[in-house]
Amino acid sequence: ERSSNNFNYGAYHFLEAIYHEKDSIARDFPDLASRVKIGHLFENRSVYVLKFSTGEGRRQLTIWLNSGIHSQEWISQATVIWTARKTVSDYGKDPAINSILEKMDIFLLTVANPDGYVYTQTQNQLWRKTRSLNPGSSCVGTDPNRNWNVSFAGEGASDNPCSEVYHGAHASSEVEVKLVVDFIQERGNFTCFIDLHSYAQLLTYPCGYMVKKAPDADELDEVARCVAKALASLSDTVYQVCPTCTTVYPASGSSVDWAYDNGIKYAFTFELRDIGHYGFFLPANQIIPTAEETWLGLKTIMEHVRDN
Ligand code: ING
Ligand code: ZN
Repeated sequence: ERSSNNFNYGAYHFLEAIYHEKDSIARDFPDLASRVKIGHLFENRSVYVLKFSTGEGRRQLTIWLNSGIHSQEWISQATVIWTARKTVSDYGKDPAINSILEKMDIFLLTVANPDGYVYTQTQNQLWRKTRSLNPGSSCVGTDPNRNWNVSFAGEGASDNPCSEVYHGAHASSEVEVKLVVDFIQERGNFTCFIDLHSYAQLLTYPCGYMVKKAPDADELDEVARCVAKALASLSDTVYQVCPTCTTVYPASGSSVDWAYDNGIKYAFTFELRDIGHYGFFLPANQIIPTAEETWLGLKTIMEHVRDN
């Protein structure tokens, strides 16, 4: 058996290497981590989530951690596989993780847009969308963060298949989106949904599709400020905190707005490092520092969810 120690967390990897590491984590920690297949894709790749769960049966709370929905945001996929390893290696050592897992099951999707990710590794590093074909157009792909069934085809999305923010033929037309929607709805009981993007060093919460205050905006804002503080405690990385649409731009059909609209109150988007110096070409030597600080932020969210 290959030891998982071969995986270099300070490097970007091909899809197969990330999947292999995910399998190793599940194999090395069978009492804590397991692989759950949620379906397969247009290019026939399978989608697995890692599930972290302790004890018998399911916990009262459930969290979904999503990453790599936009394939060119490599720091997202790299951060979340590091996070998976961190979770298994700190379990039993860090009382915060133990108490979180006493109340919460964690589902972690390392590469939410695998076809896109393979394309960024082999053809065009800046590819953002899925790789599905668009009938009647030579342009490929849909923006998987405009494809969710919430204010679908509204502001900040395009009906042009050649656009980087093309919303797709209909809500959940992308199998990458549909699989997650079906899984979350079938299982139910999710209380927290976090999507990792890059770049901008922002922490945002709903809603994103219009300048409307979410009913829980005050609480989410308070949590987000604690998160930004915890994150900055490691190496002074400054994050801005805001509702999505006032900070970024209005964007309809996003994962976090869908989650929030479907009763998942703690819905956050991280825009990881940096603020544009390297942008999507963030050097690999920033992966571990980014993952480490983000971990402090994620733990802060999970502790809040645990206690509320
Ligand atoms: N940014 C996000 C995008 O999908 C966003 C911003 C977050 C919009 C949450 C809506 C909701 O455009 C990047 N970098 O992809
Ligand atoms: Zn993104």
